Amino acid sequence: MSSILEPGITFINKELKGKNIDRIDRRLKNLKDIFFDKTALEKMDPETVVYEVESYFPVEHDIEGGLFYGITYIHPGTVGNEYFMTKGHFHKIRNRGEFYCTLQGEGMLILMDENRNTWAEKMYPGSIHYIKGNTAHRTANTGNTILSFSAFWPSDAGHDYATISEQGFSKILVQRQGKPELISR
Ligand code: PAN
Ligand code: ZN
Repeated sequence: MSSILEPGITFINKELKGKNIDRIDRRLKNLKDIFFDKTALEKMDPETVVYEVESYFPVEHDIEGGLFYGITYIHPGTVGNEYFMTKGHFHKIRNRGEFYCTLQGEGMLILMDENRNTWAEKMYPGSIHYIKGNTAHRTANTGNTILSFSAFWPSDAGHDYATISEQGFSKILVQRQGKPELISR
């Protein structure tokens, strides 16, 4: 996996170089709640890495006025016919928005408002997505290569994962005849 957050490669602000970088991975064992086909999930290796995130936190969490930056890398794959995807979340402070910019690969950004209306936007290299406040967001890799995108969000936004892990999105993104289709659950 190539990283554009490696210290020394891209940071212009020398005093921040290599600091406050957090790297995480999410494996199937961490994502049991989100995939629809539990039978398919049980047959897969729980250690399979679904996605990785490198985030850059130049200020403290939950402090108003700063910005955070992260790059997400989603591996190609499916659980049953559902594409590998992120957990998805609302921001804890609901009205905080975010930008996503696709770097490589193909995918879909799945969005859901607080009335549970769900829709999706196609992601391709160079596509820029403004995620309005009060909108849950999740990304899925619909291609055969890594999907990567950068994200920029306010430092006080926070993440509410519980609502999605308990209630899910109202639609799921599945592969049908080789193509992505957003269907009601
Ligand atoms: C992104 C996401 C990242 C991973 O940086 O946090 O893509 O997705 P989950 O957080 O849903 O696991 C973002 O939206 N930050 O706010
Ligand atoms: Zn977010």
